Amino acid sequence: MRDRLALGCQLTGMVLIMNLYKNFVALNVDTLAGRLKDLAVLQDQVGADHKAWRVREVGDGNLNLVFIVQGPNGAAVVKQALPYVRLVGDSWPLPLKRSFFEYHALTRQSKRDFGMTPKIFSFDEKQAMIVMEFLTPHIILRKALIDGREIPELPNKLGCFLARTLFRGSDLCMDTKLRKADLALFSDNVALCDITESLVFSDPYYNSKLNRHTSPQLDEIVAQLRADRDLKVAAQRLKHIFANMPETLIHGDLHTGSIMVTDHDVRVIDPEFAFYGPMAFDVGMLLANFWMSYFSQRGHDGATPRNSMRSYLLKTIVEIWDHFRNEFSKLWHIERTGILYQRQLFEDQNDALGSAQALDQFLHGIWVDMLGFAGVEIHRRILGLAHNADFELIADPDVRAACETKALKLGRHLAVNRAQIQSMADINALAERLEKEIVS
Ligand code: SR1
Ligand code: MG
Repeated sequence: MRDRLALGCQLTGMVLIMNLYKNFVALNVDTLAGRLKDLAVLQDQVGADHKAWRVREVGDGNLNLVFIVQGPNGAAVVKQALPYVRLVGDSWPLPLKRSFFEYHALTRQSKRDFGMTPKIFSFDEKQAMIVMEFLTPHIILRKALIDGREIPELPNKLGCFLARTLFRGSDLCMDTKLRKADLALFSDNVALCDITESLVFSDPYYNSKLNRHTSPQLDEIVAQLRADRDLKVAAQRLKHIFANMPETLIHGDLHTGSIMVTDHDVRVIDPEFAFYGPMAFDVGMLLANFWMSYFSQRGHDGATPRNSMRSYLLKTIVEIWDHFRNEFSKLWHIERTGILYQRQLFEDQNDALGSAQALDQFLHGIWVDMLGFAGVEIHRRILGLAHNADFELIADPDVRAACETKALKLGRHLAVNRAQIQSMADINALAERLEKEIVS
């Protein structure tokens, strides 16, 4: 009986979703202006005469369409989800509802750390389409790092973004009724969680069909990692935490391709993977991408080796973590208004030491899990389906494999030994030793 009821509810849900998206049609460069010509916000940004609009499709991510619309008044971005994974094709269907989660995550992140996300002009749920600010002259952070550009603002902006969004979306701060309602809202982002659960935590560690790696150069280390029992257990423990720790609203895909920069500005984009998960996931994924950038620099060395870029990247990792800790601690003291670690138990009883002890313990938990998440993120970008340009753009497969091997070793250390790792200085010292190793 209960099974039939559950099936009934599931079918009703599917019918509602099919109805919601029944008029969905993907945009293209030829149809966009005609279809969106009456959208007031777009007219405001771009110009009233849609015949003067120029439209380019620039999506280089794995999932969506991204258009830049330019006209006499200025420009805007139109982002539309597709009902499948763009990277793979229509053999891998993916719910359009991810656009709804992206929109709701952006509105929350913008309140929690104002100015760090693009401005949103409109959201059309039925067309899974968000119209947002065209960020210029911003470029994707990953590209800036591949080009060897040092961006001074990163540590402060990213450390604070992590602390503010993660703290303010949790039961440390939010009204718990609102948080639980939000938890329910985002709990339907199942398909995107499933991508992470498979692609990050499982596929890299067995011979999954979707995997690929630089072969034959990496074959030996890949076989070793897939036979590494401690590593597999660590990855599954991390998956357990990811799937079962709805601590706060996380971005869910916070890599250097989800950040846009100029020399003076930093913006976080693309939170379609948002859901209530562990704080440490966003922190770990972000830092992992800086470590990967570090190991990839050798493949982008020009006539002058990129020593200063390498030092900059390690310093940036240390500083992001420091800014995150400092900002999180500040919020702990002034915005701890939620149901967790209430002031009544500590400060109000003159027990500031108790509050400090709880904060230390909380941050230590994030530290340990963050290192593990960083380790598996590194592995999946080298062994799984979704690689990153930092390594992919290294044309010589021997050089690429050497860079990747070093990153894989650091990833293994982070995932397996995370509870014993004492400091960023220790990790970066290991990274420097690995970087200098000759890989044959
Ligand atoms: C099938 S999607 C592959 C990857 O692209 C996204 O950016 C996420 O990182 C995801 O894991
Ligand atoms: Mg993305």
